[in-house]
Amino acid sequence: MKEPWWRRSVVYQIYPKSFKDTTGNGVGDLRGIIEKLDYLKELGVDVVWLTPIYKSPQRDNGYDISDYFSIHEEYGTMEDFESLLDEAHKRGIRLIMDLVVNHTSTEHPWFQESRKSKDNPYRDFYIWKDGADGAPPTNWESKFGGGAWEYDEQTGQYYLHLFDVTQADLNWENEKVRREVYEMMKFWFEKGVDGFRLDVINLISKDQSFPNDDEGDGRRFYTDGPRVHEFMKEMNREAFSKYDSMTVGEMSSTTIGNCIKYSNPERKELSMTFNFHHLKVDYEGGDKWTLADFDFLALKRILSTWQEEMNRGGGWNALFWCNHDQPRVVSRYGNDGKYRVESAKMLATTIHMMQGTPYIYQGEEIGMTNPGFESIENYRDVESLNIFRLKKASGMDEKEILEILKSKSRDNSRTPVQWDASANAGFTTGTPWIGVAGNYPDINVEKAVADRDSVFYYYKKLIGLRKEYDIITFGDYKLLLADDPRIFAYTRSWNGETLLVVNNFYGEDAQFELPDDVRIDGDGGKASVLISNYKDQPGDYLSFTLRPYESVVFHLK
Ligand code: TEU
Repeated sequence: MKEPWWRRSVVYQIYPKSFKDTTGNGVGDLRGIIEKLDYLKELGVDVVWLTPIYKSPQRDNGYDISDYFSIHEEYGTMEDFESLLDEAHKRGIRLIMDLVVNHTSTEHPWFQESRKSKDNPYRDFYIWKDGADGAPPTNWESKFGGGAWEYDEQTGQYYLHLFDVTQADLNWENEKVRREVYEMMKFWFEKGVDGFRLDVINLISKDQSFPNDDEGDGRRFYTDGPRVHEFMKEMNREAFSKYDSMTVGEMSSTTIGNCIKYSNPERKELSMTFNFHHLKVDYEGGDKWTLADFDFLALKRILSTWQEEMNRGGGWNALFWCNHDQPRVVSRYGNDGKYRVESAKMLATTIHMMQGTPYIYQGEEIGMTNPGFESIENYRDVESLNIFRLKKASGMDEKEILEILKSKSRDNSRTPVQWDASANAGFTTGTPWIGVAGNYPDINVEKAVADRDSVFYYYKKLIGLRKEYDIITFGDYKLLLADDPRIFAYTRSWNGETLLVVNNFYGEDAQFELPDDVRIDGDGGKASVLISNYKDQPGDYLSFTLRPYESVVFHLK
């Protein structure tokens, strides 16, 4: 089989709302993305992923789509989109769209029809159920807090919404729904898009007996559900396989076994999968809305297990720390003060030397941090606002809730990209829809591009290495020093070559000793250094002291 192009690609995620505004209305737009394509070209990324730009009431920033065939007004027009696609392609950059087909906005005409009457032709496009003795049909919970069913007076039934109350779940059991979705995918492929990121795609198949969940929030009855692989195969057959495309599925609370199935090319489902287990190691008792240090040993264990088992099963990982739902990694697993630059580079090395397709979220390449919002007025995210309301109602102290949001809110990653030191970080000439982080005079693209030692050039180098060294794509992974409390070290081996990747995740020195049982064929301790985040480098890879957040990659052959 021909090696698919996306195996050596690096993807850059754009959240258009916060990327670059060209109209002065405070909201980023498609023209703003076109303006910055040369910057992305300079960084060296191969693919751009745009989060949803379709028509939407924007309750969840576009993850609530009301028309799959038109562009949200604030972002521009279909012509703008076509020229963006064209301009990206001219620069050798591919473009993938974000598709949300687990649910639509309740403003979507399908839902508007569906809610009218029980015998409306669109009734079965969504999941409607009778209540159980005056209560909702099941006790399932919404991922954004509260119950997952909403009562609709018009017909006296409840509809399911796993996310916001304005995001009604589509009924994938209905063949008509599936056909509409595949036709819509083809519409975008025909325009020339290179693939899709599929939002929470592993939630589309629900257990049709709709049981109560006595032990949890209901997720086990729809996560990687009964018919999901059948649907993915059908989607592939009807849409993806007809184009030279890449597809990445966002998998909520999934398992390795399922991700192998989704992404092993022989099964013809998707190209690769995102999973979130490595981003839940700072959840106390599995609850996101808590404050806890990250569990470093668990982080190593989880990432390593996914590396090894996906490889063994022929699956393919999407590698990432950041996206529009996650706090900034440098504020989370790194250090956003004294060692911001060192730790941003170290974190980048850790995943860019792994097997899979790396994703960079806008601003990550300059080491953007959480903004440290102090007041609830600063927040825009529907999930954050819901949680604030629910926690307050349950009696939690407002200060405490704000502390949690400051570290956990999705808005941490949604502040405008910091382009330069001018007003609003050069993002807009108007009032930005969400506040700009206060550190923009120091942390911005203009400064990063002018400084050869910046996080930006480090990312550029990592991207370049992936193109140059096949071992980064193909090498077998092995974790070293699993119990070391500060060092995350691993090897990649392939074709008689070895990469030795050594990272210090802490602000104190750490002593590295190559374990005796690791046999590395090399020249007795000397090796070339592919990349590192300090100016001078250890001369010997067998034993050396790592400085705060130091990261070194040795190449032996
Ligand atoms: O997110 C899916 C998801 O379950 C989580 O990432 C969730 O957003 C959150 O972090 C729970 O605490 C996807 C999109 O990426 C997200 O932006 C949307 O809000 C969501 O689906 C609904 O479409």
